[in-house]
Amino acid sequence: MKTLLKLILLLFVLAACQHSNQERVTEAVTSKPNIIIIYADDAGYGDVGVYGARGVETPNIDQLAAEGLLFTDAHCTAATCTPSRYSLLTGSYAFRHNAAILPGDAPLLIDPDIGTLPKMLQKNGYQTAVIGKWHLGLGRGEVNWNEKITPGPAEIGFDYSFLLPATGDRVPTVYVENQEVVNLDPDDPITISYEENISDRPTGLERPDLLKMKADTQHSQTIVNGISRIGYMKGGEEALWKDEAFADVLTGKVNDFISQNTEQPFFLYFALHDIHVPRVPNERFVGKSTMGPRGDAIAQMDWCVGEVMKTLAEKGLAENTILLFTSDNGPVLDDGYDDQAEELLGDHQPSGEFKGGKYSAFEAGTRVPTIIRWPGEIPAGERSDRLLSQVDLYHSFAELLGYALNEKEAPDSFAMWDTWKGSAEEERPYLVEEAFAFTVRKDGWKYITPATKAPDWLANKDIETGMSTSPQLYHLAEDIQETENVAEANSERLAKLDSLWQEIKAGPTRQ
Ligand code: NG6
Ligand code: CA
Repeated sequence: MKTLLKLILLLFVLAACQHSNQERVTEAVTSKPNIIIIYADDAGYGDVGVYGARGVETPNIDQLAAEGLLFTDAHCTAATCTPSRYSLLTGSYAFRHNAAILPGDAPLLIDPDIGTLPKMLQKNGYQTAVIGKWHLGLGRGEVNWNEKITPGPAEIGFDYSFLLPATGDRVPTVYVENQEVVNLDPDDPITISYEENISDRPTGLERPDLLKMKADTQHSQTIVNGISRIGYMKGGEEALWKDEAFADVLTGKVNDFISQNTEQPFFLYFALHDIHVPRVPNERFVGKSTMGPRGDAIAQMDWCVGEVMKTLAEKGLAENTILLFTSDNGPVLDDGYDDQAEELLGDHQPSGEFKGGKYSAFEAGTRVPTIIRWPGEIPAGERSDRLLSQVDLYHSFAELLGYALNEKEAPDSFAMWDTWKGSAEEERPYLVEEAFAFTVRKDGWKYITPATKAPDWLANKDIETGMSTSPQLYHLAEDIQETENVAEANSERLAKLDSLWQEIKAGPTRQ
């Protein structure tokens, strides 16, 4: 009898628990969704399995595509990192602010007084974090790496930050967590210079025998962890990162952040190091591809995406989280280190069917893998060929949240949420792509503005920059490979596109 009573009681308790769980889930789903942007570095259109990669598998990203919407014509705003990140976070074209690839000692590029995507989300009750590669400058110039480093992510809207300050190939080669270098020993202060060798560590030029990989001249300065970098760095021995640990360290921070924010909406900007140079994935991924370090880094990138998906599922957050995977610019093989990316490529096509890649005004400079998942809200396993730009994410998320932008916010960002979620056919009326030349795409045509000169370091590389001193016009609708410049035969169309470009350049484009 006693046992029966206990059993009945237990059943009651279980039923009550289930009820409250159900209530929680319904509540969570109807409240503001979490937003995660996983921003790969230099991952090209063809570098993901579901986009046609060969020689490497990306089961997690493929799974994301099976559960979400995959875009075939979505673009970052620039063919290099800093300008793309600037636009993503500010909803403004980077050329308005002369944003270009930054050295590791550059001051904060984003003016703390302007609107940013994370600030807008903070206003809407979100906890915000950036974890991973920053490359948007820190401090006000002449940063003292041994003190609190401000302004930085905190001043532009991130509650939490854990950064690789610039890039993996630039000093300082230390993590910065919430304004402070991690593991810094005050008795071993850090100095860096991009001008002169202030370091007592050897350089790549002096001691090539110490290197894991040979490097070009720009990447042959201070050696840290067997890899020569751009720039010189002294001190900070305890704080130095191990490149092989990036994926584990960053996903560890990501998992912590998600786990600490299960009860309120959060925005996470997870900026992967992969697959940027130097490519030194963890030993778990070495040999996972047939392409050497570049392919193995793709496998590691995929693992990072899988970790996020796993954590979301474990915490019961997958349903109420918008998860966007994309990249900051197109692919590059040789970007300064000899990691055999070219030799071992096989039949893999990093740019997919498109021309160009990182640094290029041709399509693959900015047309990047882009997948968005929001279970129940965004169709699963579908594709969209709509033209979209990352500069629109700011306004599109504002639209989703019913937040009206003020006059000065996100000056070039269009409200395209219905297209991002796959419920509308409307696309961007035109697209601006920024490389060392600019391009304007409209109605199936693409205009590449005349440009004078690529930087010297780029001119020496075998890269199709798409630059020419004459204007170029391609009929993309019929010539997706950008093979024939038809500018001369279509002077009227060219003139129209040029006047549109002049208008865009002159001022904010948001209606
Ligand atoms: C270039 C570097 C390249 C890479 C790039 C930035 C040289 C020769 N090349 O200047 O290796 O660091 O900057 O890449 O120095 S990005 O993805 O952050 O834009
Ligand atoms: Ca990049």
